[in-house]
Amino acid sequence: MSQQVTVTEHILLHQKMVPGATGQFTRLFNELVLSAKIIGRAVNKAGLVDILGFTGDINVQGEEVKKLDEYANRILIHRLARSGVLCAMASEENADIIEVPESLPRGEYIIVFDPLDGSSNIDVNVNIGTIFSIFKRKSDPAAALMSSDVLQKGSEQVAAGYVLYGSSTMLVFTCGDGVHGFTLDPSVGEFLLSHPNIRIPEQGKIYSVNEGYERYWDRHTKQVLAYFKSPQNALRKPYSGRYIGSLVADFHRNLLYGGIFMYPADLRDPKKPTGKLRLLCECNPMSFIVEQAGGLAIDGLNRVLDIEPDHLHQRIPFFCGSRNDVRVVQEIYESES
Ligand code: AHM
Ligand code: MG
Repeated sequence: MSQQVTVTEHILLHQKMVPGATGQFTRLFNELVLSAKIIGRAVNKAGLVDILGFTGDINVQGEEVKKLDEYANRILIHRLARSGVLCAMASEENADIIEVPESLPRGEYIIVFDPLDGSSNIDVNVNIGTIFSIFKRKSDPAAALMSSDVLQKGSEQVAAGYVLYGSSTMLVFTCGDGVHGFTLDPSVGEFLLSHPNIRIPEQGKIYSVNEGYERYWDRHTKQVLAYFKSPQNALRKPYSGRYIGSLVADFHRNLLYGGIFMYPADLRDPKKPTGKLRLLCECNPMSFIVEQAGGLAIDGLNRVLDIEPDHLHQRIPFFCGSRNDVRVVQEIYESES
């Protein structure tokens, strides 16, 4: 432990390099780290749900016992609002932008998060995660916040990351200078640097997609899948298929082993003709991380980080991972369009 770098030390060192840094980002990050520990503790107890309850029932004190995803959302909003450095937040769980009340100190940062992604996996003890994306407001801090402050392109992100609640709890993030992974040592309650400067292999061997929906995909995506399964592809053998159905877990595996994650457009459901995953709280942060690790992220044709968002809960088709694999997808889309 004495030799290990904690996440707080790492952020402090990083912030020293940033000209004009005021310590605001460090404060925000500290609150995120604490929230991750609190949520991680609750996730670890999720198997005791029938005993401890996370059910929406009323407990013995007459309080409503929150479901785990609502609990995670509440923890993040409560803690981050008190960081003193945010002017607004947006959550996958809330329809609208959450402005920090005027009664609290405010700052120039904005955070967008998915408090507990993949929460349908909780009951079967499968990995889930928290995803976050951090921006700075663009409008005059003395004036009213504008929706364009929150609806910024992914390329404007200051930092992005995720917490993976798995066999260990891990925090993986980028501040634009590479991707670093920290593992929670529960005995001391600290995230320790375990994966410095993560690089995604240029060529993957894994594709991750919900193949059950293939009949509802456009012809480009069907062609992409055929490529990954063909013995005539770059590997000269079919890729392995791996799909947990929990974005953070699927992404994390591909980041370390190489591979491509895909959630294409689904043409069957008129509610999600452009895919399921949300640009602001899911695709943008993952795209920033994957690019910083040497990979790519596109919506089929365009770089995800260049997409101008038009609303808070916008969904896009999403292809991200190893550079060579994502290039194949883009080439197929370009040749067919
Ligand atoms: P959620 O935000 O409602 O949890 O949904 C997002 C999840 C991702 O974690 C995962 O990649 C995807 O939904 C799985 O969807 P599907 O079951 O359609 O394959
Ligand atoms: Mg989600």
